[in-house]
Amino acid sequence: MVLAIAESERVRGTTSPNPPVGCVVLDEHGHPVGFGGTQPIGGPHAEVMALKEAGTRARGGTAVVTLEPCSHYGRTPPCTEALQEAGIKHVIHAVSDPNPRAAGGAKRLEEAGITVESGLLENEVATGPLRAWLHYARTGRPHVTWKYAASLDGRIAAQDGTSQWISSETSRKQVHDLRAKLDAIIVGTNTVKKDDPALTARDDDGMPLPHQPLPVVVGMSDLPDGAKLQHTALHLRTHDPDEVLTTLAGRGVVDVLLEGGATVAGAFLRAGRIDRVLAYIAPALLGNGPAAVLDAGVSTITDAVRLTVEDVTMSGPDLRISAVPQT
Ligand code: AOF
Ligand code: ZN
Repeated sequence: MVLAIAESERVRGTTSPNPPVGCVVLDEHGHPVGFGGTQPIGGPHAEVMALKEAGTRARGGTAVVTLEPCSHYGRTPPCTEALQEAGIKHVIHAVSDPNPRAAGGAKRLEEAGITVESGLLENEVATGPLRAWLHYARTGRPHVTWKYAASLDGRIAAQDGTSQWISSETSRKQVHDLRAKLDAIIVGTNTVKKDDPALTARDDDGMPLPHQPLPVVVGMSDLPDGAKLQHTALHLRTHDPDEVLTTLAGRGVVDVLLEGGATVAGAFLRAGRIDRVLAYIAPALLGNGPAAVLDAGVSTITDAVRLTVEDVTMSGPDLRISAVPQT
């Protein structure tokens, strides 16, 4: 399953609105003989890719897959049939498919005499590669991660507005790798005016990574002439997070990164549309300067948006905190 998760990570960002699933086929002796990840929309599912590589070695073997194999004729035929035809005897999956159209694969396989085991590394998969898609399948809305970099005293720029670079090179590189695995990045018009971001995912040499997220700008005002995003971004003239998310869902966007600024972050927080907070906290103090979020709808301490910390790691000299709102 660890190998299947790696396969799903490899295709993350390229499969939406389908889930990035990973699959490893083991031969009858338990040796891995086929690896696969979901192909872009309309293409084969992970199981079909892994079975293709395994060929006849799949006979009598096991398929390990991050999501319950589908049992439906969608854009592609059911994976349950492909597994049966290949002579697979055991299926192990992490997460059950919540999509009513595709679900029921486990039952179908058992009826065909294949043993099925579910729940292996379920939590790792459900909070990792399939997190955004599971949220989207449940709510119909894209999953939103709000990412920001701030000083230890919670400021995203100095008093004079200078902000490059609060966080370390290690953290900035991590953000580029994250961007390359997402469907869309949202910023507000203010951020475009102040920072003129390109919102591309680039490697260490500044070269664009193969997969680029859709850049999205929200806000009423026009983008400045000559802004890097002027001709590349989808500009949504609204302040309503739900309008933004509905439009993006209609374009097949499942996994979104909200990168600022403080006003847009506040609007999404007030609307309860931030599903995860990813904070890079640099060990620096600024004393003055703007905060990461403005007007989150909190006026008294009992209104605080309380989060549960999922993970804390060091990113170079910075702290990287991943937290989810308490429900
Ligand atoms: C799998 N393996 O790799 C994926 C699955 O329209 P289709 O035919 O592409 O089917 C999409 C649905 O199939 C999707 O909503 C989800 O329930 C499941 N995705 N299933 O067995 C895969 N990506
Ligand atoms: Zn399938």
